[in-house]
Amino acid sequence: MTSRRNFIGRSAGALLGAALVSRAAQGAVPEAPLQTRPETQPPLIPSHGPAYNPVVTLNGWSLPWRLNNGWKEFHLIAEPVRRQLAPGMTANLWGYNGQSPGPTIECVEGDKVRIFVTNRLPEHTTIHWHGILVPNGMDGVGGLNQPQIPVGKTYVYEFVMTKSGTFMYHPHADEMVQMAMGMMGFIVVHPKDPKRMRVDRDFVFLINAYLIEPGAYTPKVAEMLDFNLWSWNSRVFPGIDTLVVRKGDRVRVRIGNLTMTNHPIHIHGHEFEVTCTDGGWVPKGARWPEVTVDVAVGQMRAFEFVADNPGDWAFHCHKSHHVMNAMGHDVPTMIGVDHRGVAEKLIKLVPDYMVMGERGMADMGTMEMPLPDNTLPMMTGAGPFGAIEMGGMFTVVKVREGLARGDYKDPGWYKHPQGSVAYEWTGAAPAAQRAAAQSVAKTPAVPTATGRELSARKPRGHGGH
Ligand SMILES: [Cu+2]
Repeated sequence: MTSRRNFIGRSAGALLGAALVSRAAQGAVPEAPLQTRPETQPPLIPSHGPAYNPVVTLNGWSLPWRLNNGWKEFHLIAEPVRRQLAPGMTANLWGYNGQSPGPTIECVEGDKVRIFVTNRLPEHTTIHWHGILVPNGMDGVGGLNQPQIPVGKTYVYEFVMTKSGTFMYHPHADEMVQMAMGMMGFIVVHPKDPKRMRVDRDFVFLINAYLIEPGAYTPKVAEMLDFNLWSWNSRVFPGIDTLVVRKGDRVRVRIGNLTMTNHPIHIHGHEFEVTCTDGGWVPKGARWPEVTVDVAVGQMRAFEFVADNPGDWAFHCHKSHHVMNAMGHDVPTMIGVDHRGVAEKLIKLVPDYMVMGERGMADMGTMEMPLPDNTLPMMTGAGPFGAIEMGGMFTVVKVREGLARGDYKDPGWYKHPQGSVAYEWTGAAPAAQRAAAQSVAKTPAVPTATGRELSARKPRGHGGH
């Protein structure tokens, strides 16, 4: 299947290239920066107003803006995009400014914002500002609060960000199709006082899901529940970047759920408190410790923890079929059935034949199965001790000592202190066994998608007009 339109001439990686010049030439409409790279982009350091700590959008970016007579002006372009879900699989989605999800919009409590929305989709659209208290006519429900934005037209939304917090944007037009195609984005409104609710690292992502048949490139949009790719910011493991944090940092993770089911999001090695929802900040007396937070459909949750435990900590949805990539649902359970060797032979003859092994499905993490084009293995990923056997909504929080503030470079795999790794019982003295076990973890670190320098990026287009 080919892409729908608009891709030609906009090569991957053209963040701030020549394409902007022609876009900027649209009269008084602000330029619409474009990002097509799937790697997490550096935070957008504020160059105006309070010195807030900018967020890091997992496998995404923040949208630069311009100041115009006291208004912060943003320009979103709703359009078909191509998104790599993980190396080996690309999807034809709909999104904003080159990506699904669209860029994160960051601003400050009290800001007057003017958001231009240009529709380059093949059908009409609108944008609803989820959780933000706007005048009724700015709420973006097509037909109810405004006319639909026709194909090729630009509409303008204007409102004041009256409160700080965690919000999102998405269409309220042909919703089932447009959200199933990936149209959504994050909004963070920072407190006017940058010391209020301050954290050292602040990560954001949206939970989304797709149904893409093996070998296909475009999601099926008429699905209600039975999705087969469970993603964070339209990425699946091993394509989701790691969250790199410095030991001792106070870390916030903000999550919004725009799928059709709930997701119990679980972190290892730490306890957290939910400090913000899409309704606002949670008072201290109303918080309690957790290690899993269920993010229901249409909800947002932000949790905070102190990263006091060094290591590589799993961070994932706790629904076990959400940490897998596309799988057949009609796989018979063969646990306990002795069919040694049969499955592997059949798989080689009939490429899409799949049978659960008699010892479970773990073998699939390493089995060489021929896959249709543009299809990811169900369970995959290589760790320092072997196959990780995951997919979907899974990544790793890497807590390390001595990182610089704002250093998000992947530090490689954790080096365990001597004697701190689970070991095989051999009957020898435990101390000797622990020491022997240590030598197992010698596999060199596999660089992940975050193995790059993330340096501070200044907003573009800032300055009066
Ligand atoms: Cu889930």
